[in-house]
Amino acid sequence: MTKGSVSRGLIWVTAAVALLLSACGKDNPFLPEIREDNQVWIQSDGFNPRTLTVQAGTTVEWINKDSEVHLVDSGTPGKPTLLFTSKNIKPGESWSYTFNKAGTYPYYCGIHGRTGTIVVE
Ligand SMILES: [Cu+2]
Repeated sequence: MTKGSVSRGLIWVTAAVALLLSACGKDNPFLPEIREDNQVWIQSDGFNPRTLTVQAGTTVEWINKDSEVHLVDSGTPGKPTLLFTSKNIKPGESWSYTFNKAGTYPYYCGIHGRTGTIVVE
């Protein structure tokens, strides 16, 4: 093996490693996005997860991953508690609420009636 072919080989290895590293990056569109611990994703089949447990003082973020507008209203369909209401969360938008007191907080989408629960420990 000549000196030239060794350095050419090194260039290829370096390029391959750089490509692999960039493919592992956060902006890689081929990697599935991972839901964070304090997030609820609003999906076409409802709230994901349906029940989320957090520590007191946590800000929960609802992210609309669906193609329709949704709401996050405290209480249950027909029995709102009026503790919080999100107003319209459009596709791609998010809304947050901070839970400071321990308890079980049911909520629902005022448009579609789908339900979820936040358990605060
Ligand atoms: Cu909805």
